[in-house]
Amino acid sequence: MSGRRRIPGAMRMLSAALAAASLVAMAGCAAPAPDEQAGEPDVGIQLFQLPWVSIAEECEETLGPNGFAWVLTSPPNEHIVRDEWWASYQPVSYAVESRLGTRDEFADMVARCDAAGVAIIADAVINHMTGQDSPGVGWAGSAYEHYDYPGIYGDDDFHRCGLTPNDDIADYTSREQVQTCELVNLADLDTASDRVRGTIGAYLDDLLSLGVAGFRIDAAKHMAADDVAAIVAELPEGTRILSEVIRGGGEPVTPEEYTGFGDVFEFTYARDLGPALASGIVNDPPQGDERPQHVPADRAIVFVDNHDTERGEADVTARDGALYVIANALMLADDYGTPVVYSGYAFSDRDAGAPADADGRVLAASCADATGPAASYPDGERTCVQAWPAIGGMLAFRAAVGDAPRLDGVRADGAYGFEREGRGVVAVNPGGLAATIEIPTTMPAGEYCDVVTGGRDPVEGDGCRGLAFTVDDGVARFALEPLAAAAIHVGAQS
Ligand code: LM2
Ligand code: CA
Repeated sequence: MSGRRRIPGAMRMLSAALAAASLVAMAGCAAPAPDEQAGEPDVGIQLFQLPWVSIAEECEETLGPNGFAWVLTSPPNEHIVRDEWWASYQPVSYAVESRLGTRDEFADMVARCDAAGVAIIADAVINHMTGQDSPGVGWAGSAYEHYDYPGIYGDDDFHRCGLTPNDDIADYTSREQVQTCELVNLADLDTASDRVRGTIGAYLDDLLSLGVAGFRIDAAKHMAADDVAAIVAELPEGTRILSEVIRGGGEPVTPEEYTGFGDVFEFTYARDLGPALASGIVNDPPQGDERPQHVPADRAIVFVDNHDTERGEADVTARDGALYVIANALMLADDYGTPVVYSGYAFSDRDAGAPADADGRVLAASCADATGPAASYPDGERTCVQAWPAIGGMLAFRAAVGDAPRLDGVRADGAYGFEREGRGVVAVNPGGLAATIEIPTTMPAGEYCDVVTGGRDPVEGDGCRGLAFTVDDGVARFALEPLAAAAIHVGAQS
């Protein structure tokens, strides 16, 4: 079946910048030649509740230039009509018509992003339909009832688990409940049935015909892995599958069951990283595939937070500003998994939808001129994480280090850092006091531009826009302010 696939991307300004850096390097310093540069990194960005017209613009203005390979969108299908963001997670039909845009807008987005070298991964809500007990009419005008979606699904197409009084999942230690009862009253599709599988498959095929590269499988844990595998097996070879399987202690359904046909979101990664940063103590992870409670590195999608965890369990979110930059820097510098950066909007009510017009259409928003992190974001304002200079810098770092091994970390003064052998060094200071840390490295001696604070100046060509740090005598030395991250790589000497 479809193994893990690198989404093809176009040449970017990033590569141009790296090539330019190398040209300068050839004139005197010991940086690698362009052909030694690793390719574009496989890094995604979740653009939560952002309309298709805006994602198209982001691809051109921020994502392509910063080197993102793909976007994870919110669900594109017809949904219930409500103001909360989670209306998107209650499908009424598989018409590609939603408060985020029309079918034509979706298709146009895919084409424009493709042209910018950015692939689209759509969030596929296929475990369930609505959780509404009374009849209603969906966003695109389709009438529905809880267990009746005319022309799509009828009563026979749903599980009624009969294991709990209201058919809701009550006990996560029961595999049968988790997979055949209802997740918060959401009508649970009988994904074991060929008819249901065929209907879901036709929806996914339709999105593929519009050019998407793959899917996030929403609530995958709530479908038997065999059911998801059977649906995926009918899709074209190379379709990218990212299964959302929230790892739960003591639960029988594990992410590992879903690695046979695609990647899975590894929640343990964020659960380790967040508290470590919040407490100011970062340690080396056990190396490579030996990390306990982690799927193998080549199957893992890693993240600092997502739309659910920023409203729940996440210890570090965009609200934390500098600490969030540190978290993302460590994730993007790491050699474990495929990272997906998260970009949403500020809220104080966890249910609050993105700013919308009077009809409920989510308003367009642009991050083209954004920087960040800001000290605070008023409710509804987009965080624009994809445009933060530090994030773009860390994508360049990831491109430059390629698959160079991650070496043992160093801790000093409350700071922590590690080398990607011979290619780059990252250092972070999650504490409240300035810190100095020295990290052994085989990088050539010289002065390097810190990519977190701006990297090499593309106009001047021989200077840094932000800080610079030196490598001397086999040691990279970082003097760090409180709550700072820094990263240097062989493609950005000053
Ligand atoms: C997911 N992954 O497995 C999504 O990432 C998550 O955001 C979804 O929950 C969930 N699974 C279902 O797709 C969200 C939201 C819930 C919301 C549901 C359905 O976090 O709060 O539930 O979407 O819209 C809401 C109400 C809940 C109610 C339910 C059904 O909060 O109280 O249950 O709708 O009407 C009676
Ligand atoms: Ca289910």
